[in-house]
Amino acid sequence: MTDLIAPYGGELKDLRLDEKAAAEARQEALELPSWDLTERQLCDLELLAVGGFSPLTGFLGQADYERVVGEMRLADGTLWPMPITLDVSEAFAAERRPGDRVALRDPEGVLLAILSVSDCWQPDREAEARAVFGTDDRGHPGVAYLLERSGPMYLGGSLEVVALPSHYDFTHLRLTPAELRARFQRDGWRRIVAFQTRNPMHRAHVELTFLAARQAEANLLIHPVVGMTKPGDVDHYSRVRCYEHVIKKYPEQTTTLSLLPLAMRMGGPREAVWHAIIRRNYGCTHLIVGRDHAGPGKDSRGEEIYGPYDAQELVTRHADELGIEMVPFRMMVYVQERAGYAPVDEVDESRETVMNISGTEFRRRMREGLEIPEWFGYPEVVEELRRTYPPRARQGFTLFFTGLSGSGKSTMANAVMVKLMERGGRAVTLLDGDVVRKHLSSELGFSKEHRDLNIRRIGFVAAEITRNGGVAICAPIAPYASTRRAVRQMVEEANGGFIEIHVATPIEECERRDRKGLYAKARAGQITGFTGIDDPYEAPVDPELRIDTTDVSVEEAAQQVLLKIEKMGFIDLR
Ligand code: PPS
Repeated sequence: MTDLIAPYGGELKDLRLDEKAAAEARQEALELPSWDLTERQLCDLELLAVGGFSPLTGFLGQADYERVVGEMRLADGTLWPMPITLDVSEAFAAERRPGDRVALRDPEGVLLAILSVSDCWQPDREAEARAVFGTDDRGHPGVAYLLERSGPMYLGGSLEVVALPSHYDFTHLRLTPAELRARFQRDGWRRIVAFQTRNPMHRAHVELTFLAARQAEANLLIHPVVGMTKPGDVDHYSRVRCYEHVIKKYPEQTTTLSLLPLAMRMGGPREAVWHAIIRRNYGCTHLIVGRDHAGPGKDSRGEEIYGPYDAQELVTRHADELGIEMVPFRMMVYVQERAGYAPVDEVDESRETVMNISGTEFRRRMREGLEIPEWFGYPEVVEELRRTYPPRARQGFTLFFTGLSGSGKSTMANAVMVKLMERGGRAVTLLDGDVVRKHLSSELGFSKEHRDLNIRRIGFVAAEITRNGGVAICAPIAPYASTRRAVRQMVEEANGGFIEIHVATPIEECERRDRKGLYAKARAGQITGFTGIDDPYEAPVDPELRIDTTDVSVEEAAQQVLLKIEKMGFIDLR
């Protein structure tokens, strides 16, 4: 382990062991208990290892943690706004004592580091949420992660890093703090303004960064986060392809692009202070802090969690200690008469026409394949995003039929499949209840647990089909609302549509049909736990479509489904 003193940004911690020490650590780790790092812990470990989180030398111990949560300071008084903690399960923590050494591994089991445990404690996570994020509302993604996903116990201690988490994407753009500092020095850059982003960049961002660089008389570092950002954000692969287009818009030799493997917490003001310290470590002299920096959006009551300029205020309050200057920015808007961008507070809206496209409006236009004006986005960037988010007519989707046995799910699903195949142009897969039970779930029975597992497997396959632009048609009973909700979420996260069709044929009619003779057997007690007889069916409250097949022909029912999909924009019948 070495401490580098670099000309930019002060002392830089480097927690990586040299080759010999790393070999010894690998040997030692064979005998140590192992903890498999979560996605977020992997990001934190990487930034700790390379000094992005200097002066930290490991996961926070209890004294540091408590002061960071309460006062934004480490126990020795150094400004540090964000608790960087190793959260683990109760069972794992129960076996750990101060002085223990723990092997930290990636999800494949590769050894990344050894933690020397200094503390093991149970944090009050609700209190942490209120202090760090200013709220315990689970609509805040940082709070939701802390209260619903992170482990209940924390381990603190110093790290000896054997290997960095491996990345195979955009490796030429992943510069460490030492590498970026060296590059700045090589190129004679003495003032560097960093731009933090988790979104694709459009013209407004480029104009803003131009102005900021000019104002600070500095070169520019585009430093997007590629670790974890807000759930629902554009994936980093698409974004980096966009940044590679955007970087060409800047005058040569003035601007560079590097990726930051940070796991954001969406912590607004505190996060802005943290971002400033991180950018100082990466050798920057300035950081742009714009409107609603690292903002989490609205809480579960629909209210803004932070004020739009709270982040700027908190950074200003700590300006003396940060070792990096803030370049504050108001929102940039397009001014029609000037045919250019300006900060909103420099425009007189009574005389000039201000134009802007909100994120929501931009997504709507993308979804519906509508035009994006050139004053808003660069055509290359829009094109790149259209590849990731094709208009609905080219997106994959899942048709999820749910209903009692004998309600007509499979018949309708088959008819719709054939109609879609007849039209052509889309790969269609039928995941019928019986077929799935034969090929995917042959070992499962009909307990709640088994039914849920069966449906989740269907959801997983349907989401993959949807992600790849195909059509998945599912037709299980799927009697539980919460499981159907989980499937909807999986599919929607795969950038596609989810259309729930409740086949609402009443049980009397299903039993009258009794094609497989199962109702008779259930009545006779030869089958138990039969849906609708002695097992529950929770009818969907708000499905996209509800059809009772008692008096409707198969053709008519299939037609209703096709019209619904067309109305939603997923197919074009004309
Ligand atoms: S579930 O609840 O969604 O997992 O059920 P699914 O995979 O769709 O399987 C339903 C088919 O299995 C037959 N079957 C039963 N259904 C309900 N309850 C019990 N106990 C049961 N035992 C066997 C039945 O033929 C169902 O087929 P469909 O096509 O729905 O008639």
